[in-house]
Amino acid sequence: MGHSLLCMMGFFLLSTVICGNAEVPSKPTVTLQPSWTQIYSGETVTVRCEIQGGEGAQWTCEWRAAKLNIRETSNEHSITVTESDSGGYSCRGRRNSSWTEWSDTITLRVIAPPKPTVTLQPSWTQIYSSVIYSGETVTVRCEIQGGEGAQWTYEWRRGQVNIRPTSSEYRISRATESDSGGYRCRGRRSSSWTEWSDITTLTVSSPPKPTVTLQPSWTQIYSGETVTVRCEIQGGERAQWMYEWRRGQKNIHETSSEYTISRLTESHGGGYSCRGRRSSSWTEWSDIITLRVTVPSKPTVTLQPSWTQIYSGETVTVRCEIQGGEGAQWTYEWRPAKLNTPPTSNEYRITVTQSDSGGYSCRGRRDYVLTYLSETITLTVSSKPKAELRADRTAVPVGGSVTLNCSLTPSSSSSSPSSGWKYYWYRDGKSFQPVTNEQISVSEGGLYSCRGGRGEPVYYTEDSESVRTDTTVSNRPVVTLYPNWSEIYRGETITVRCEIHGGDTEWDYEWETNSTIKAPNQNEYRIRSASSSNSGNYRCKGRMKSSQHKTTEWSDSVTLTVSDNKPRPVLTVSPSWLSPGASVTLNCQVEHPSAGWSFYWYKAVPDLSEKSSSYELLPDGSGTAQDSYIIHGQTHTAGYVCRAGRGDPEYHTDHSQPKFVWSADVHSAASLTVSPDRVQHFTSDSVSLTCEGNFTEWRVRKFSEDGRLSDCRRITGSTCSIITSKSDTAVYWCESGSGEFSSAVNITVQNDGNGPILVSPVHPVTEGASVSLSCSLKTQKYFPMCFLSQ
Ligand SMILES: *[C@@H]1O[C@H](CO)[C@@H](O)[C@H](O)[C@H]1NC(C)=O
Ligand SMILES: *[C@@H]1O[C@H](CO)[C@@H](O)[C@H](O)[C@H]1NC(C)=O
Ligand SMILES: *[C@@H]1O[C@H](CO)[C@@H](O)[C@H](O)[C@H]1NC(C)=O
Ligand SMILES: *[C@@H]1O[C@H](CO)[C@@H](O)[C@H](O)[C@H]1NC(C)=O
Ligand SMILES: *[C@@H]1O[C@H](CO)[C@@H](O)[C@H](O)[C@H]1NC(C)=O
Ligand SMILES: CC(=O)N[C@H]1CO[C@H](CO)[C@@H](O)[C@@H]1O
Repeated sequence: MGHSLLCMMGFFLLSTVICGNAEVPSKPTVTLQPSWTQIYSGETVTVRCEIQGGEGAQWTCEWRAAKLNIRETSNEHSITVTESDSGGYSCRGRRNSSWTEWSDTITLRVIAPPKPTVTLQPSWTQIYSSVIYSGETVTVRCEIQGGEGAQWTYEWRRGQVNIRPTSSEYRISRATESDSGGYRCRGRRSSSWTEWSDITTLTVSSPPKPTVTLQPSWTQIYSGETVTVRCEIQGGERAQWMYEWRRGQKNIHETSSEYTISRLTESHGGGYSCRGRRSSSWTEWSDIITLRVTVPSKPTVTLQPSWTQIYSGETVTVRCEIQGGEGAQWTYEWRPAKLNTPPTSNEYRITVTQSDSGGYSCRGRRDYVLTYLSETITLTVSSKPKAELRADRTAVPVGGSVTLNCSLTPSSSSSSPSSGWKYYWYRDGKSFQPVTNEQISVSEGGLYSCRGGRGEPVYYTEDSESVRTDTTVSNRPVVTLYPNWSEIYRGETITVRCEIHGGDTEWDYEWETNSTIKAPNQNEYRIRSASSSNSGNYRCKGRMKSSQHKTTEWSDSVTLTVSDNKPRPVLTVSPSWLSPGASVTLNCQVEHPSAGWSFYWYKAVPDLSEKSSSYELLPDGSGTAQDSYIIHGQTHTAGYVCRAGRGDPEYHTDHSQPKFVWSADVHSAASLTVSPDRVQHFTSDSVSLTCEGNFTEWRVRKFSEDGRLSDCRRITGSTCSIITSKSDTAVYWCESGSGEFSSAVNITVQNDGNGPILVSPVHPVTEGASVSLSCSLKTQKYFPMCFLSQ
């Protein structure tokens, strides 16, 4: 790769060696200026060709070099190098036409200038974090790899600000937060700068505050247990800390971050704190953690009063007592927590409500000592009790007494003396009796009440209801009914009266009855129109107007029975068939006969338009005291009715059913003919009954064997047609529109279909007249059997 160039006549400013007129050509040497083996690109290097003994001679130089572009013919030249200038350099000189030998090759090495790095001392900052605490010392150092031996100058920056030192190290003693920042540096050698180093950040912070922890961390630690106290510095884990400990204001000989206390005693209780030191700087003191040692003394809770049952509104004292702890300055801690509002005390006086029910317990606290928690005592608060007064009877018997018993509800044990109750008694609103037990005897009538009380000040229950107790006087009341009928009918008027005999005392009256309608409290209860609602047992008593707690006993009960049925008397007429000259007797019967009834007697007058009868009072038939009535000289068929009445205003029964007396006498204004004319008939015979007389309207009446009265239903004009059946056996007669009765006939219908009937005329036969009688069977219409003549 030799590359030959001609050295032209030198005109360089160089002094020592010149290519010139040397007589003895010798081997040249190549020198580099500066002579450092490592040259950084950008530096300037002078390359010189020296020919020993050739001074003065006019030499031309030829160069062999790394780069082709050295076209110099002078014996020396300067290059601002780049890495491509690295390589071997050699030269030779020429004078006239003769050349020297080639010099030895000298090697130039050009490398890029190294990048410095910033390091921190002490080294922990380097490894874990570049955090140091204010007050500590740190050295910031600029290191240029491979740049040793060279004469460097340094330039520093923190952030964008140039800082003073020009040396490779920057020592910060007693760092402050203002020393925090990103540090970088660069080096200069001759005229060339390295690049800037990467930024190393230094953080100066105040040292962290340690915390003290207890292990186990339970708030309650018992004496004899083991506990570990530990000092923790956040973020300072790897640093070399020293520790200092305190309990209260006293230093503890302990320098490690944690230590264990076994077999705790009360004296270990206290407020623990610690701090840490690294090199010369201290952290602040930690907060204080309190170790309380619970010692086995155990308080007791007492309730005053100690009644098991406490009522809303009573005052109760709860007290915490620490056995053997007298004299010490305890503070108290209570459950329920609502008692713990400061200042807490060992004793509370509570006027309780039901919400204060529950368990109570306490413990004591003194310095760093806690006692065990007491046993829980249960307070049960019930609602305010009410007194209840009971009397064994409502009236004080003559010469006797009444027992009053005051009990409390709710209460399970109000009678046990330990419950503390006393009983307060009142008559007519006034206290009349010293405080006693639950039961007293009184012999005086009055309005009594009671209540319970206990405690100091006295806590009273609600008052009882009042109970009236009367003194009985010997007068006896009697209930009477006016009128004194046993059975009363709806609508009747009756008076229930309470009568008290003896003395001229004035009375108020009280009634007791189980009737639906109650009697007013007056001596006389007049019922104007009775109904079954007035039925019941009635009794009464009197209360003296002058002394309201003196009463008679109750009268005997009197039963008033009011029937809602209207009574209907039953009339009997005797005889049924008239016989000449005999009188007719009517008899009227009321269901519950009593003295009070009088009787009314009527004759029935046919009234065809009404399909019934109207009634006409019989002579002297009004209000007879007798229940029978006699009619003389009656010759015609007639109907009768009766009813009864009593009281004032008079109460009337219904009319009785009509009853009849029949005449067989055909010589009357009206008569009845029967066709066929015979008394007995077969079943299913056609029989017609015809009314005869000077009348236009008729009805045919039938009075059956069973006592039923009916009218013929199939009547045309004055003729009633019947197809006989057994029920047609009856007495028949006619009644005219103007009130005439005909004679009456018997008709019988044969019961046994196969038997014969007697054929005889329906009307009586006149004495001395002849009559034919025959027997007939149903199949055989007329079959003469016998003949009779009178
Ligand atoms: C009073 O009444 C209560 C409740 O009925 C009863 O338990 C108590 O035995 C009575 N006292 C006496 C002394 O009769
Ligand atoms: C009804 O009172 C009278 C006196 O007025 C009396 O003679 C009769 O015995 C009393 N009858 C009844 C049932 O009380
Ligand atoms: C009234 O009481 C009596 C006796 O207990 C009873 O026989 C009667 O039926 C009662 N009357 C009414 C209306 O309750
Ligand atoms: C109807 O029969 C009764 C008895 O059965 C008798 O007393 C009465 O005299 C008879 N009347 C006539 C009109 O035959
Ligand atoms: C029927 O009655 C009318 C009027 O009452 C009378 O004029 C007439 O004479 C009577 N006839 C007989 C037959 O009795
Ligand atoms: C050594 C040598 O030959 N030198 C000669 C070079 O040329 C000059 C003139 O051109 C001579 O004078 C030298 O003697």
